[in-house]
Parts: sequence; structure tokens; C-alpha cells
Amino acid sequence: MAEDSWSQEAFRQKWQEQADTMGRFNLAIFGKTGVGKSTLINAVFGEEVAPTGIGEPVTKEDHLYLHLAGFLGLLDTRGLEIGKDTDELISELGEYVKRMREGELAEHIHVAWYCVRATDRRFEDTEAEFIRQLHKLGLPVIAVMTQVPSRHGEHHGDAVTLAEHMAELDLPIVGGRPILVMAAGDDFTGQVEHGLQDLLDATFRVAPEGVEAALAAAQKIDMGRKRKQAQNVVRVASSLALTVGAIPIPIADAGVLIPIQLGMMAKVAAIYGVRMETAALASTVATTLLASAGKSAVVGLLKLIPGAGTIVGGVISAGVAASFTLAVGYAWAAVCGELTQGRLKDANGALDSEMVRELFQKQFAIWFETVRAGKSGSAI
Ligand SMILES: Nc1nc2c(ncn2[C@@H]2O[C@H](COP(=O)(O)OP(=O)(O)O)[C@@H](O)[C@H]2O)c(=O)[nH]1
Ligand SMILES: [Mg+2]
Repeated sequence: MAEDSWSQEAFRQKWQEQADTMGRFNLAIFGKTGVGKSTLINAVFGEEVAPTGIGEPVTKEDHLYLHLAGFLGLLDTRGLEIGKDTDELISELGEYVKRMREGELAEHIHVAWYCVRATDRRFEDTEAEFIRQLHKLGLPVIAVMTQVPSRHGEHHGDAVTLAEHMAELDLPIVGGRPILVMAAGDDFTGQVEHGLQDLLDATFRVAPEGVEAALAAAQKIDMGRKRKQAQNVVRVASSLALTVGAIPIPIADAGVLIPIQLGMMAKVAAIYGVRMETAALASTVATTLLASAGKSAVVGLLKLIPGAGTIVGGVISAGVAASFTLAVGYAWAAVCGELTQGRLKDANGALDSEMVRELFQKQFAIWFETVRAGKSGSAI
């Protein structure tokens, strides 16, 4: 028990250390009411982020609100209308953007999304002017055309026409044209979600390098980005296990690998954007499994793999220790991927330990095989 709580404490600490290095990705979102901003944010960053709450007012004029949700900061506006109040909005925004730039990168506004609804079939001069002003504040602006109907992978002709029109205006927007999306499908009309990955890719292209990890963690649609960020941490832990295992570890002492793996798991969880408490809880399930049968970690898990047969003479070789750690890392990453998409929950919305256990175990077996077969380089 005492050891358990120590692990938990260490896990939280490692998670926080990692989170601190990642900082925050701050996105400003603009567009008229009803164009689909909240829906878009939900689709890309998850339900918890949607600015249904008020957020914190960040200027004394009270028109700019910052919503913090994990690795995302979302800036939106209240009470001022683009067109009618552009000057006031830009001046308030400019003041805020400049003030934040005096602080560290995690406080800056990194990217702006300007949303236009396809079904409005028009883009006003005042909107173009607003975008130009945003650009002058030094913000990379991505124009997003929302609620774009599609059929068989083709965009609605009217949306394409509107996009062409916008492209001809020579707006200072990323790629010179809007990105066409449908953030949420609709069963009744048969509309399917599309374009979100393009939007995310464009956002990655213009976000400063220093917030790439935070953006990867905050978004929930591209697991590949998360995995890529996690790779390094997993490899470092594996090398560490290799060093520890250079003197063959007696099976009974295989627990020496657990701290290495716990630290790795904490970092991977943060990299994936899994909240600390959820991650800590899920990690206990995984480590219980690692230490299953009340014996050593390695034996416990290797027993689950038919024909692992790598334990010779009652010791674990450096190679096994390293492979084992790699497999733990990637299996855990799979768990984290599911968690960030709101899965592995029971009917009450609480973490479902049984599901976590099953997924981790299954993924571990797969990865251990892959790693031992030397296929990890290309597969991961
Ligand atoms: N099916 C579907 N509905 C959308 C989409 N975007 C917005 N809506 C609907 O349009 C309405 C307004 O969207 P909302 O995101 O609240 O707009 P906001 O005022 O810009 O935040 C809501 O009823 C949404 O359900 C979309 O991509 N797909
Ligand atoms: Mg909204």
C-alpha cells in the first residue's frame, strides 16, 4: 500500500513535469454566431473544451474570454460584432495579444481560425477586413468554411464557388483559401464529417514549434501525432531498461523496471493529453497487471504471452528488459489514445478498469511480439 501511494505520487510528478515542458496551445476563434464554432471545437478538441461555460474575461473591456482546458487555451469573443464593431474588437484584441507576447510562449495566442458558414453563401467585405486586421496583429489566420455539405467525397458546388471567391480576394490566410469542413455528421441528411484533418494539419503548419506538443496533446482526432510525440519518451525508457538490464536481472527483481516504466507512462499520458487523475487511475490498472500474480512484473506479463520463452536461467536479459519496456510503452499509448477519445468508460462515465486491463494486456502482447520480431522500427 505504501509503495502504491509512492508510485502514485511519482506518477503525478512525472506527468506534471512533462506537462510543464509542453505548455499550452492557444487558439483564437472568430466567426458569426451559429456558424458552427462550438461544434468545430468539440470535434477537434473534445466535448470538455466547448465554450459552453463563460470562460475568464481577459481584458478590462470584457469582450475577450479565455477558456482553459488542459493543453488548450481557447480565446473567443462576446458582445462585439464583426463588421459593426471591428475596430473596437481589433483594438482590444491587439492590446491583449501584445501583452501576452511579453510573457512566455505558452501564454501567446498562436493561431486564429476565422469561420464562415458555407450555407450562408456569402463572405462580406467586413469579414475580409477583419481577417486582414488579424493578420496585422501577427496572427496566422486559417479561414474555415463550416457546414460544407458533401456527396461521395465531393464538396457542394456552392461551397466551392464561395471558396473560389474567397481565394480570389488575396486574403492573408494560410494556403490562400479556406479549408472546407463538416465538423459533425448528420444522420437525417446523411452528411458525413470531413476536412478536420486538413484543418488540423494547417494548424500544425503555422503553430510555433514550441507548442507543437501541446497542440498534439490537445487535439483528439489525430492519434498518429500523439504517438509520434510519445515515441521518444518510450525509446528513452527502453534504453534505460537496457542499461539496467545490462547486468541480467533476476526475475525476482524485475520490479526494478517498474519505476522506469511508470515514469514513462506518466509522460506518455501527458503527451497524449490524458488528464493527470484519469491517467493515474488507469496506470494503477496497468501496473497491477505488470505486477500480477504477486510476483515480478516481467514474469507476470510474459506468462500471458504464449511462447514468449525468453527467460533463460531465471534472469531477464537486457534485450528482454528493453523490449518489455517498449511494449509497455506502446501498449500504454494505445490505452491513452482511447482515453483521449472519451472511451474506456463505464455506463456512469467512470474509468472502466476491466476495459483498461483488457486493452493494455492485448496491446502489450501484440507489441511485445512486434518488438521481439524486430519489426518495431517501421510499425511504430
Ligand atoms: N450536423 C452539423 N451541424 C452543425 C455543424 N456545425 C454547426 N452545426 C449546428 O449549427 C448550430 C450552431 O452551431 P454552433 O457550433 O453552436 O455555432 P457557434 O455559434 O458558432 O458556436 C448547432 O445547432 C449545431 O448543431 C456541423 O458541422 N454539422
Ligand atoms: Mg458557440
